[in-house]
Formats: sequence, C-alpha cells, structure tokens
Amino acid sequence: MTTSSVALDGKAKVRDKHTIELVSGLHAKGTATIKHSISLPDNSSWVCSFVAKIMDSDGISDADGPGGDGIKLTLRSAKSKQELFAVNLDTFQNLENNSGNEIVLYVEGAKVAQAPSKERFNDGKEKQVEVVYSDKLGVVVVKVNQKPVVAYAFRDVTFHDLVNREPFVMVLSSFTGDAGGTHLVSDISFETTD
Ligand SMILES: [Ca+2]
Ligand SMILES: [Ca+2]
Repeated sequence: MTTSSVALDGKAKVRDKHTIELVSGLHAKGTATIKHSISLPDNSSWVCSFVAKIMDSDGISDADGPGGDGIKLTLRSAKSKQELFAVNLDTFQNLENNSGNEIVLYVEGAKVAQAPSKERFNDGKEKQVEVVYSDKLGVVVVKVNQKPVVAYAFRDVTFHDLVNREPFVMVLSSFTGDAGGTHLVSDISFETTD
C-alpha cells in the first residue's frame, strides 16, 4: 500500500509515503479506507497486516497508564458498507473490556472474542499486527509482534461465507476522547496464502 491508494476521513492525514496519522490528541476521530476492494476466490486463506504505532499518550488513565482508544481494523462490504469482521487494539478499559490493553474481535458488529496483550500497545513502539485466517481450520488468529494474542473459530459461518457475498475493503480507524494520543498506521497489506 502507498498512501495514495487510501481515502481519508475526519482528522486522518498522510504523514509520509507509507504512514497515515489517524488521530492526534484528544476528542478526535479519523478513518483511512484502502480504495482497492478485495474479492476472494473459494477456499482462501489469508493474512491481513499493518504496523501500528501509538505514541504521545495523554489524558485520563486506566490501570496501565494514560491514553486511548486504540486502532480498529475493519473488513467492510464495498457495496453495502456492512461491517463483516473487525479487530480492535483497544487501549482504554471501559465496561466492555477486561483490560485496558487488549485485542477484541467482532463478526458482523458483534463481539466474539477478546484477550489482553502483555505488550502495552500505546508505548510509542511499532507493533506488527497480523490477522491470520486459515480456511481449512476456519480459525482466525491475531498476532502482535509475532505473538498470538487471541483466536476465534468460525463455527457455522466461515469467513469465506461471510466475505464471498461481495467484495470488501479494509478500513483503519481511531477515535479518542478524554484519553488520547497520536495513532499511526503503516505497511497495510492483505495477501492470500494458498
Ligand atoms: Ca475500550
Ligand atoms: Ca490502557
């Protein structure tokens, strides 16, 4: 991906050829949509990845320090804009969270799995986030810096069923409230692995 292939909304802006700043500071919202839509052949396994960097954490604190509300990756129908699948690097503990630093997975907008990460997401260091889907197993695993954090098994609905209705796009988004920071994403990619 280069930043020329991305549509920006809200406070999101291009930092350099490879890096997008989704938000900076408090009470901000920003979205980056990769314009190229993806259509998967049957029985596809794939890896969707990006590098997240959350720095200048500011505002109110939870147990692991100030800063929120993380970065969300969404796979969204290109036509209906329906959210198919999402991964949230959540950096602020509110009622839905077990920890102020966890990965939360959503299928069609419903939360299906969550797990805390030992590595603090908003420590100003780059995190390689990989969403690895195996069609054979019907399982998605989210890794942060190569370490698996959370997995989810699709039971009746496989990811293939979900996304083969129509093409989808990748969306990266962030919002901040009374806790915030500077949220960067780079090296966004989607590759089939079969
Ligand atoms: Ca939260
Ligand atoms: Ca936190």
